Amino acid sequence: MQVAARTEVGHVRARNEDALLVAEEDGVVAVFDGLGGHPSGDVASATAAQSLRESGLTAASSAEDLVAALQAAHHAVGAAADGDPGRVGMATTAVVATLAGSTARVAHVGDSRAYLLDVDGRLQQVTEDHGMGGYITQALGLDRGVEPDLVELATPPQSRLLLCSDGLSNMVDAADIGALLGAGDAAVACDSLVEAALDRGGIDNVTVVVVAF
Ligand SMILES: [Mn+2]
Repeated sequence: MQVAARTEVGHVRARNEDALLVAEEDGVVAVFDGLGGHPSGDVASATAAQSLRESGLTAASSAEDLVAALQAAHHAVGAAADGDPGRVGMATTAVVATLAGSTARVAHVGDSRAYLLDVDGRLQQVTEDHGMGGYITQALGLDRGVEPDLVELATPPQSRLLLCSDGLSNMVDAADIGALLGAGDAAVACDSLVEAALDRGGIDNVTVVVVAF
């Protein structure tokens, strides 16, 4: 298994409010996107990433443990905002994968996505966005709470998993994502995807994690 990851501020935004987690030894990868229009999006995404890192989550964890780790991250973001006027309402998307040999579990809230490129080169969007047109209905830290979606995937040798923020999926269409995800090794694919988002304008922060099985 090869893992490559990269995050870029892009050409327009002043700050990078995305965050990523690559804990290859634990078999855990994740992407977070602090919500625009809310204060301290960068703090929200970093807080969620740190909470996941410290959660004890591994490739051997159960589906329940994965959802519980996201719930814990939700509470961590809320606690980090508590009593701080500059952080009230801060929130972040999350897409998290645990990688156990030929299967992976993916849990998410918000509009950060997972895609699977199967051994025949077919791209499948694994996650369904919570919200559309920039309005997010679920995010870690939002008062209404979160109900993460969970899927289990077959990840045989030669398949590839992509986690990304909407700075990729809004800039690069699915056909191009599939072609770039499949070309070269994981590091090449990761760089090609990020560069494609930047070449097409880079109007948002862009974050990409590629896992080649
Ligand atoms: Mn974004």
